[in-house]
Formats: sequence, C-alpha cells, structure tokens
Amino acid sequence: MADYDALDAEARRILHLNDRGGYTVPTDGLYPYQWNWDSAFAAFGFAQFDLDRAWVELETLMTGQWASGMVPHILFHQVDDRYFPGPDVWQGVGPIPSSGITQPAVAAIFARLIYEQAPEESRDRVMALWPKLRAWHRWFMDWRTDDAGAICVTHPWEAGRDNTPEWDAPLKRIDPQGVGEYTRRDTSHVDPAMRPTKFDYDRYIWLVNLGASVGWDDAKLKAINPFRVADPTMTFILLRAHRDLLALGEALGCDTAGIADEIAVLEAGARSLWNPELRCFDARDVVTGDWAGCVSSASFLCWGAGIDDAETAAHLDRVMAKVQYGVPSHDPESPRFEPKRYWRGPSWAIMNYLIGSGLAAMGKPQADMVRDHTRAAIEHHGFAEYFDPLTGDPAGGSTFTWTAAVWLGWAS
Ligand code: 2M8
Repeated sequence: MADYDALDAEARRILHLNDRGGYTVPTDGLYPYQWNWDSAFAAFGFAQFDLDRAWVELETLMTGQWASGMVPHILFHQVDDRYFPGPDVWQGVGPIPSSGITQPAVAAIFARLIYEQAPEESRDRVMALWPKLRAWHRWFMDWRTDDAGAICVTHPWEAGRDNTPEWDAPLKRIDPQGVGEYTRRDTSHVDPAMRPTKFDYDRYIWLVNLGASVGWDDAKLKAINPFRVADPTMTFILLRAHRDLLALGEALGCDTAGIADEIAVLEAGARSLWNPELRCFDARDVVTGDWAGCVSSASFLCWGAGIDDAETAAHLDRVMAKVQYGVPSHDPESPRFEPKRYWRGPSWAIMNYLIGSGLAAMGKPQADMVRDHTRAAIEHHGFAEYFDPLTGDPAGGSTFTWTAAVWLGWAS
C-alpha cells in the first residue's frame, strides 16, 4: 500500500523546488524557463494548498502576453544557457523576452476551477485575468482557425506534443536549408533515445528562424509558413477552455459578447477533425488536406470539449487494453509507436488528466480507469516527465512540476 501522505509531501516539495518566485519551471536544467501550459498546471497544483501562489502563477504567465493577445509558449525571465533555443534565437516581440508561438490554452480551464474552489477570495484576481484570457482566445480565433473552424498548429512545439507522428508528413515537406550549426542542450540532460531526432530538430529550428525573419507578424507568417496542421489538441482544449471562459465571465458579470458564437465555430471545427477512414478524431494537414491517420492521446480529448463519440470510445478501449500506465500518446498497435520516445508513445500525466476529467464530466465509464492508471504510474515510478505506458518506466526529466500538480489535483 502506497504512503499517500509521503507522495503528497513529495509533490508539494517538487512544486517548491521548481518555484523561481512568481513562476515555476517544468524541471530544473532541462527546462529552466516558464512554459505556458506547464505553468497553468502548476497553478492547479498550488491551488491544492496555496491559493495565493496559484493565482500568482497565472498572473505571471499573463505578463508575457503580446499586444496581439498571443500568450507565448516560453517566457525567458532569466537567461539560462542550459536550454536551446533561447531568447536570442526566438526574438519574440512581447513585453518580456519570449518565444514566438503559443501552447494549448489550458489556463482558463484552471482559472475557472481555482475560482470555483474559493470564489470570495479569488474574485478580484480572476476579474483582472479574465480580459487577458479573452484576448488570448480571440487571437486563436483570428489567427489559428482553418476554414472549418478547427485550431491549427504552426510549429510542432505549439501543440506541446513535439514529435508526435501527426507531424511527420508535414515536416517532411520542409527542406531546412540554411538552418546552420547549433548545439542542442536537451540531449545532454536526458537520454537522446527518449528525445526527438535531428531530422525533427532541424525543422523545429528552421521554423523558429522563419517566424523571427518576419518579426512574428501573424499575417506575414501565415502567408509563408509551410507548416499548418488542424490539430485535436489545440481544438478540443480551446473549446473546453472557451466554455470555461464563458461560464466564468457570466459568473463575474464580464462582457461575454461573441463567445457563444465562437463556441459554435469551434464545435464545427472539432467535428471536422473526425477522420471517416480511421473512425476517430485525427489531425489534418491544412496545406495538402491529408489526414495524419493517427489515433493519439489528443483524439481522446473530445469528451473534455463536450463531444461524445462512440467510435472514438471504442478506440480508447482498444488502446487501454494494451497498456497499464495511462493513455499512450500514440496508438500502441501502430508501427510508429515507440514507448519511450517522448510524444510517440509514452503516457503523460497531464494528458491523462485532461482525458480522464473529460470522461468523468460526461459520465463515461472509462474515467476511473484513466485515473487509476495515472495513480499507479506515479505511485510506482515517481514524478517523471512521462512514463512508458507498457512498463511504467519513468522517462525524460524527473521531479517534474506538472506530474506533481496532477498528483495533487486529481490522481491522488
Ligand atoms: C516539451 O517541449 C519543449 C519545447 O516547447 C522541449 O522539448 O524543449 C513538451 O513536452 C511541451 O509540451 C512542454 O510544455 C515542455 C516543457 O515541459 O517540454
């Protein structure tokens, strides 16, 4: 029997360990900056024992918001050469040094949860955040929708699922000429076999250089960027977050004009990601119109967005019958499945949370199983960045903020 008190204490210790004062890094060394969705998860973790610190986390994240409304995926509060690419490569154009792309919009999901946990004490804090979240969501609608209303990624790092097989074909179309010499830092912190390949990294850096070359101007970049993929991660998460933003806005008496219409657009966009051949939600290359043909953990975010689908549920049952430690990021029956390589197979506590809480909200029977798997992974293998879904082996970085947060807020 696991010692839950000891695990709770360790999770809190990890959040403090990674706290840099006002913001939390994902883990020391490997990721020494404030990452967008990691930070929102950190707020969820802090909210379990320190409400003020939870709000501070979200407030600091929003200090990086650009004039366009975009909230960057990395905020470089203090330069640290243990991570590449840094602010000199990115050349973000916001109020503080940052990257030039965003990440899945989970912040409003947690703002609502934390507010509802303590409405009186939270009211002023969330009132100040709400217009900023609204502006960010509006920017997604302006710059990241495709014709069907799905949300697109413009860089593999934007979805947070860096090397998932969904990006293989669109990345192959890029010739990373002129990317030049660079030194990766990630592979000096963790086993390169658990990280993206050089093929991937060349294209990641080429895309960063492309954005920087036009000063991250949304219109200019949209016209020249060859990488644009309608993605279930971004679409389902924004749809869920937009519903939460609306509910929060109504509770607070904010101006919610336009949000309901945008939800209808996102619902249509989400349904447009249903691949009739795969019989599941899938990513679609906006440039070629081709489906990725991948059942991934992002396919299973539909329930969180309020969209039920029996055939996607059948895929979830099939996939979960093959694993013991959470939802695999890629289909274990696919030849491209790699159980330890990052987003090509491993199970991630944050995805498990988003999937499991979505299933629970829609009363689906698989909800408990997803949580039980996540609990077992952490109980047996600690607060790793991610886990081999077959064996539970911890992989990537250790003492990881979002795994600790998910433990405190949901899995324990
Ligand atoms: C991973 O991504 C970063 C780039 O953003 C990297 O590998 O350098 C992803 O797992 C992403 O989802 C996550 O937010 C980030 C920090 O944990 O690491």
